[in-house]
Parts: sequence; C-alpha cells; structure tokens
Amino acid sequence: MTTQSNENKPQAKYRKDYQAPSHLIQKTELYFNLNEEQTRVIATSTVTQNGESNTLSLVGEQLNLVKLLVNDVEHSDFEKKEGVLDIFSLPKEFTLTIETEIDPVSNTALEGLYKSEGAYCTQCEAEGFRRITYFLDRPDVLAIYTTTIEADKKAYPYLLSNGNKIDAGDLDNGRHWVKWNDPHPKPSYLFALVAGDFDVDRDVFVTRSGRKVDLEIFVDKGNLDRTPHAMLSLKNSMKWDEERFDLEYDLDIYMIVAVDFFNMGAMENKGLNVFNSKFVLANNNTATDADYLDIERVIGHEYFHNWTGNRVTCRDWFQLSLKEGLTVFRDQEFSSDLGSRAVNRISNVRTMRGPQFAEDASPMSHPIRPEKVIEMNNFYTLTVYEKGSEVIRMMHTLLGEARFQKGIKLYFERHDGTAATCDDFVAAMQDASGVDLSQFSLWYSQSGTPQLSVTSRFDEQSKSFTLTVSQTTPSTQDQQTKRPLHIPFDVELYSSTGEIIPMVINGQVVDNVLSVTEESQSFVFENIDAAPIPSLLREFSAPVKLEYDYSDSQLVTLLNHATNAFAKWDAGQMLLAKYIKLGVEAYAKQAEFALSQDVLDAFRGILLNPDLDPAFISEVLTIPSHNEVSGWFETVNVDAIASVLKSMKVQLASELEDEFSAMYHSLVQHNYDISHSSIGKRALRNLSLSYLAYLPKYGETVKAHYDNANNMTDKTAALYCANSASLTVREGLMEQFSSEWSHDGLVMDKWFMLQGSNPSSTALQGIKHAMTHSAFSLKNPNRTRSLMSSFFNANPVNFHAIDGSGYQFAGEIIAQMNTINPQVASRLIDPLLKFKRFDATRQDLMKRELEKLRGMDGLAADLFEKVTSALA
Ligand code: B3K
Ligand code: ZN
Repeated sequence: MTTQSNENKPQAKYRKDYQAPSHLIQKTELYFNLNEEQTRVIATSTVTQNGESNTLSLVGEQLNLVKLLVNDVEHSDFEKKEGVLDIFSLPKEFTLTIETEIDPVSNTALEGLYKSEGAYCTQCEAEGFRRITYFLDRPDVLAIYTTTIEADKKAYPYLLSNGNKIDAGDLDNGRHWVKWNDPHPKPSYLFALVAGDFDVDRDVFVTRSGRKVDLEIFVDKGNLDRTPHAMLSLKNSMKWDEERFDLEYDLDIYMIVAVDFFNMGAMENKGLNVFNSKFVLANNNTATDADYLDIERVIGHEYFHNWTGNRVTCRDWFQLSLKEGLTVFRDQEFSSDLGSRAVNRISNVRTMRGPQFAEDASPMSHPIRPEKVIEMNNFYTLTVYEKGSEVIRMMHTLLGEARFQKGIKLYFERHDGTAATCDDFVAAMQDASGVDLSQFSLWYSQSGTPQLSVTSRFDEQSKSFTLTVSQTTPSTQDQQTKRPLHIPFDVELYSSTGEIIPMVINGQVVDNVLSVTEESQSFVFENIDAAPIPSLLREFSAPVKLEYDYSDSQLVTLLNHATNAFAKWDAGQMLLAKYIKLGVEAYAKQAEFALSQDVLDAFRGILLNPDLDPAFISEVLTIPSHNEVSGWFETVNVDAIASVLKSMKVQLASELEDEFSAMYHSLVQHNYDISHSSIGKRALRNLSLSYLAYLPKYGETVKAHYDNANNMTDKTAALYCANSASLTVREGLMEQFSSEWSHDGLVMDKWFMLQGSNPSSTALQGIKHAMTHSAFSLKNPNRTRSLMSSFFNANPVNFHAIDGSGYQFAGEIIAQMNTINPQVASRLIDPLLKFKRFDATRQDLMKRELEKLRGMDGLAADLFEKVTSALA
C-alpha cells in the first residue's frame, strides 16, 4: 500500500477512496527462469480495459525491467516512476508481455520470491507479487494463472506452483521445467512458487462426493518422521469443513511446503500452502503439546481459507477481516470441536484481554476494518484477526448455528468466485436469518474496547431483580467519538446456594443472551425470591471489559456452581483480579497483601475436584499475565505488578503445597501420547510443579523432572520452572538443553524464548550472549522472534528497567531489523509504541528510542507508519 510522495514519505491510502480497477486481467502466463542472483520472469497477460482510461498503471518494486511488449510488439510509450509503471495509448483489449529480472538471494525481507536455505519460495500477500513482476497487484483483479518454472534439475528436482501439473520436460544443460495451471481465477496475492529438493509425505483424501485428492507435504530432507501430525490435521480439517460447514475441497491436489525462513505462520496460496516449518514439523522429542495443537490449528486455518479467502476473496485490503476474522472463527470452532471447547475459549479470551485490548489502547488502534493504511503488512493484527473473529462469533451467538449456516450458504451463493466486502458478508447473514444487523455492523467501523458497567437492584416487594447495563467506548487515537454498539450479553442468574434461577421478563422466560443496544438499559427479571448472583458475559459473549461489584463470596459461589465452564473459570479470574488490584495498591503503600483463606480454600477445592477436566483445572489456577494486568491500570507500575504476581504464586504454592505435590506425583504418565486427556494431565502436573518451584526445596524435583522427561513438553516445563523461579539448577539445565539441540533451530527457539523471558537481573547479558549461539541469526524470523519478542513482551522487569538499558537494546535491534526485514522489525516495535502507559521517566526513555528510529536513513514504511503515529 506504500506509494512515495515528492518528499519520499510513505503515503496513506483510505478505504473511502476505493475505485474499481481501470483494467481487468483474464489470464496470466508466467515463465520463471530460476537463477540465484538473476532470475528472469516473463509475464504475459490478457488485459481488457474496464473504464474510460487507456492508460494502465502497474505497480512494481525492486524490479529490473528488461522488455515490454503489447500484442507482441515492443511498446515504448510508458513511464517508470518510483514503484509505478504507467503504460499509455493502449487498445481496449491486448496481450501485455513484461520481462523483468529479480534477485531472490539478497531478498532478506522474505516478500516476493526469495531463498529459504536451499529452496526458492514466494510470499505474495499482501503486496509481494509486485516484487516479481509489474502487475495490477490488488485483490479485486482475478486471473487464471499458468506457470512454467525452469531450474537446475539436480538442486531443484521439485518445481511447484498453484493448481494442477500439466506438463514437464528436461533441457540439455542439466535443467528442467514444469508447467502448472490453476483453473480457479485468483488475485495475485494467492500466487505461489516453490523450487527445491525435499522429502515428501504423500496421502489421499476422498471427499464426501467421492473425489480423490492427493495430499503432499514437502519438508527438508530427513524430516519425514516429523510430518504425520500435520498430515492427520489436514485430513481432519478437510473432513470437519465438510461436516460442519458443508464445504468440500475443489482441486485434485493439495500441497504444503515447510520452509525455515518465513515471516508469519503460513500462507493459504491456492493449492500450494507455504508454511513456517514451526507449524508443520513435530515428533515427541522435538514438539510440545502446545506445538501439536498449534499445528492442528494453523493447518486448519490455511485449509479453511480455501473457501473463506480464496473462493471468496477481499475486494480491497481494508476488507482483510472478511477472510481473516471469519477464518479464525472457523479454526477456533475446529479446535473446539476436536478438543476442549472450554480450554480453547479460555485461551482465545486471554489473547483478547491481554494483547488485543492493549492494541486497542495503543496509538495503532484501528477498527477490524481499518479506514487508513500506509503499510498493509502492519494490519495483520490481533484486532483484524482475533477481534474480527469475535465479531463473527457475536453474529453466531445472535443467529444461532442453524441460521448462521444459512447465512454462510447465502454468502457463497452470492459471492463465490468474486472479491467481496465485509458489508456483503453482514448482508448475507441478515438476509438469510431475518435478524436486523444494522446497528451491529458498527463493530466493523468503531475501534476501541467498549466498557460495560453493570449494577443491580433486588426489590423484595415486587420480587424483581433489575440489571442496569451502561456501555461506553473510550476514545482512541484514531477515533474520538463513539456510538453505542449492539452487544450480545449472555447472562445467567444463581441463588446464593448455587441453583439456577429461571429468567423471566414481562411474564416470558427469556433466552440467556440479552441484546444491549443503548447507552444505558435496564432488564427487570420477575419472580425472584431473594437477591440472586448474576453470572455475566458468559462465554465472553462480546469483546468488552466488564465491571460489576461482586463480593468474594459471590465469586466463590460462581466458581463452585456455574454450569458454564467458561463462567466458572472467569469467576476465578475475577476473584484473582480483585486481589491483584488490592496487592498493587498495597505495594504503593509498602503494605502487606494476602489472599483470604476463603479464596485459597476455593482454589484448593477446584484443584481437588475429581469431576473437573485437569486441563480446565490448570486454566483456573493460571493467574492473569503481567500484560493482561497492565491493561487494568491507567499508568502501569511494572515492578508492583511483577511483585504482586510473584507473591501470589508463592502464596498459592505454600498454602496448597501438599495438594500440588500430590497432584505432581499422581499424574505421572509413563507413555507419551497427545490425546486430550493426556495433554490435560500433563498440563496440570506441570502447572503443579511450576507452583512448587517457588518453594526452595523443590529445585531438585525440577531437575529430576527434566532428567526423567520422555517428551519435549515435560523438558520445557522443567526449564520454564527453573527460569521463572530463578532456581540455581537453571544454568545447568539450560546448558544441557543447548548442547543437545544446538543443531536444530526450531527446538532451540524454546531455549531462546527462555533466555528472552529470564526474570533475573542478568537477563540482558544472557540475551546478548545467546545472539552469538551458532543456532541464532537475525535473518531468521523464528529465531529473532523467540529471543527478542520474548524479551520485549514477556520480560517486563528487565525490558522496562529504569536505567533504559532494555529500551536501548530494543532500539538497536529494531534498527538492524529495519534493514534486514522490515516486517519483523515492525512487529517487534509494538511494546515501545505504548510509552504513554508508563511513568514519566520511562516515557522519556522509550520516546528517545522512537525518535532515534524516526530520524534513521532508509526507515521502511512499516516502521515509519508506527513511529509517526506513536509520536504524533
Ligand atoms: N494470510 C496469511 C497472512 C499474510 C500476512 C502478510 N504479511 C496467513 C493467514 O492469515 O492465514
Ligand atoms: Zn488467515
């Protein structure tokens, strides 16, 4: 989305300025002659004029233009400016041939065509195709692609692109070629090419209608023992999408290639997904339970894009949430249907309440459908993805599954094969269901986190209970005034002994989901004998902050009796939140703080409850993160929060020592498997150990846990315990791990992450030392993220050190990354943007780093956009 102005400052684009393309492209024939530094690309497109103008403006970056033909004749009536090629005096219909030269080897930005170790691969979303050839690189131009790839046969035996292989041949100079055709018209961002030497895991999936689909997973040589889980996840995804969404795969082949150098998780290119190897490769020695679940989720996500993203794509990039919010919703439902719905919901809600709420409160706040963009890659955000999914989920809540699926059907009937908008999606949902979504659609254009303040009144005489709900959305940097939203508010009422009380309004039993649409609104429940305890915002039925003045005992009742697992967990979190807030206040007064005996007993009860799923218990006993807690305060007191969270853990550990120890010993499993029940038991066992680690005498238990572990989950759990409780066994265990795994970058990422999040005061030294490790490279996004992101985001005390050393280090790394890989740099900078949340000293120190970056020569559009908006 970057265009350069006279002063060479990146310029913004606005959603309101959308215009249909001046030309359409029906067919594009691509020819690639792959060579390390000089790769030739010939693109021949069939173009027709789509408006008044006979000038065609194509975009291109980092390209060397070699030749331009119109209807096979050299055409010289064109002008080349920064990033744009204007071609004049064109007929209404023509073939356009453009020959360019590109340099994949020096492409460390990993956008367009680049080399990942020995293989060539591409990444074109959002605007990478313009680094391959001059093109109408926008998602509303859909063409049929035929791609021929030529390369050295020995080094690159596999030459892959989208669709079906239609021809191949050998050349006499040791080179060979393969030709692919993708019958489905697609935008350029879904184009992909891969060339390399791989091991291939092959399987077959038979669709519901009986079509046979070849499944192929390409991995680096020697990695075939790490593909079975990805393959199983792919087959599960295909089956699930048929059963739950009535959607079947549409090509005869589905390929996945795993590469080590990749900016994000994976990419849904039609028929040829390219994956970060982190989301493909797994076996018991190398992967944790969390890795297995992540692989299942990401494989599902990319597969589900085949319909929500590829068959129906986005009209323009402002509509990104059309495909991403919906596809995240689909992958969340997939994970929930296959595993534990409660645990999945809890984990998604933690992401919303922590990092997404923080993004809403930051200078980069934006609605799920942004209005203004400088660098599109900056908008692959938690807001567009996760809040986008919450918005889809709210529609699902308002419509119910059956009407929601009717809406999905209508959406495909109307828009299959086209580029659509978020409004199109909402219209299909509304038309299919008859539910009025006009006020609801404000969720697409309003940014920020709404706040729901709820008060209640019980009237003994009329036996009525009134809930008064007020909503406000605080202004955000991008948007001053806010309007009331349509908020689905899921509520249940309990008696003081924990029985459910029927909800009756105006003589009618009502549904649990109330519609809050006004600034302030009251709901009067009838036939209530005694003041009830309301269970509010069950299932996190809307992405909002909730305020209600619960007493401890009311929350304990909900923790013990709420029938909805999420509500039960949330009652526990609210209880902890009350005490964390008290603790932070006490810290300021240098006073003591302690959990009450009732609260401790309530958590003990949960820990010992044999009817609860161990995975769920371990969620109840996991206290909110430093990041989430920071969001509760106007000004973040880093040290106070860290100290309170730690003392809360120590207190729980000492009070529940016997129970944790009993859990730890009773949950031993001798064999490793990844059934949900085994994963849950391991989670609770490792959680118990993580508490015990705060009591000095358990250092040796942690070491023994590491030594006896027969799987990566337990090994890293031991390291995590040693790291977060700063045990003396830490150094030795870390060394043992590094000498065992230094050859394997993916596994070493776990170690880099622990170095980054080391709470000890020597952490920064350790991080600098880790950068000299043979497995580390700033050019590899996984390594950089593991070490740096964990320091910037999960090491509050050291990153925010009052001498500014953490910020200064961050500034230096971000400056280096700006040159190597602007997308990675731009993700790293987020915590610095939030300087306004901190005290004056820290604000100054953080701002100083941002100002240095702003003054840098060659600042990429990615950082330019964020730094200027933070300093505005
Ligand atoms: N669609 C891609 C993300 C592309 C990011 C470009 N910077 C992966 C996904 O959401 O499935
Ligand atoms: Zn996606």
